[in-house]
Amino acid sequence: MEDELQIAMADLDEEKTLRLVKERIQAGYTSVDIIESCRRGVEIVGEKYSDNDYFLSDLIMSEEILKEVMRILEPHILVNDSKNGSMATPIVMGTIEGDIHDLGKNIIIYLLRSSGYRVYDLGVDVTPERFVQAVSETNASVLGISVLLSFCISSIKKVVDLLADAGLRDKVKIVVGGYPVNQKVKEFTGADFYANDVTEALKIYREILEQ
Ligand code: B12
Repeated sequence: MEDELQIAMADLDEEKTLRLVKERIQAGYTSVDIIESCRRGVEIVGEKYSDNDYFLSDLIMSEEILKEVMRILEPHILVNDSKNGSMATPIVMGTIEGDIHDLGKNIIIYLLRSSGYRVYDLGVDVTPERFVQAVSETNASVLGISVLLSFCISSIKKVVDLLADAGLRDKVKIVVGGYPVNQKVKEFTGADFYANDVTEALKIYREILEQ
C-alpha cells in the first residue's frame, strides 16, 4: 500500500513529512501508526544510502526529521498517569558497544515510560560489562539491547554469556531490537526475543511484564 508519509520521509521532504504527521494526528491515527510509517520511510533512506544514491548527510537529515516528528508526537502520546513510573519491574535498555544509533531505542523507551514502566537508559555504545552491571544493580527483569550495525551483533552474544557467568541469565529476559535483527540473530546471540518494529516491541514487553 502506498503511504504518503513514508514516501515524504524517504524523500527527506521535511515540510511535507511534518505536515502529514500533524494531519494524521488530527485525523486520529495512533502514534504507533505514524512512527511506523516514518520508520519505513527511514528504512528506504538507508537503502538509498547503501546504493550510493544518498550520502551520510542524508542519514543525518533523516535523523533531524525523525526527531522533529517525535517532538510533534510526544504531547499526543497517551500517558498512563495511574501507573506512571510506579511499575515494580525495572527495564534496562541501551545500544550495544560500537553503535551510536539511538532513535529507535529512544522511541521504545519513551513509549514504555508513557505506559508506566520504569526504564533505565544506559545510552549508546554500551559495553557488555556495563549491561551486566546495570542488570545486577537494578534487579531488572528485562534487558533491551538495540543494534543497528551488523558488525556489532557479536557483542550482544558477549552480554548474554557474561550474564550467564554472573549467574544472572535466568533472572532476566533479553530482547534484542533494531533494523538487522531477526530469528537468526536471536538464536546466535542467545536472546529470548527480538523485534524490529514498534508494534512487535511493545507486544513483547507487555507479554513479559504482564505475566
Ligand atoms: C539515521 C541513521 C543514522 C544516524 C543515527 C542517528 C541516531 N541518533 O540514531 C547517523 C547519521 C548518526 C548514522 C551513522 C552511521 N550509520 Co546509520 N543509519 C541511519 C538510518 C537511516 C535510520 C536508523 C533509524 O533511526 N531508523 C528509525 C528507527 C525508528 O528505526 P529502528 O532504529 O529500526 O528502531 C525501531 C525498531 O528496530 C525497534 N527497535 C530499535 N531498537 C530496539 C531495541 C529494543 C530492545 C527493541 C525491543 C526494539 C528496538 O523499535 C524502533 C521503533 O520502531 C539507518 C537505516 C535503517 N534501515 O535503519 C542507517 C544504518 C543503520 N546506518 C548505517 C551505517 C553504515 C552508518 C555509519 C557506519 C555511516 C558512516 N559511514 O559513518 C554510521 C555509524 C555510526 C555508529 N558508530 O553507530 C547502516 C548499517 C549497515 C549495517 N548493516 O551494519 C544502515 C542500515 C544504512 C545502510 N543501509 O547502509 N546513521
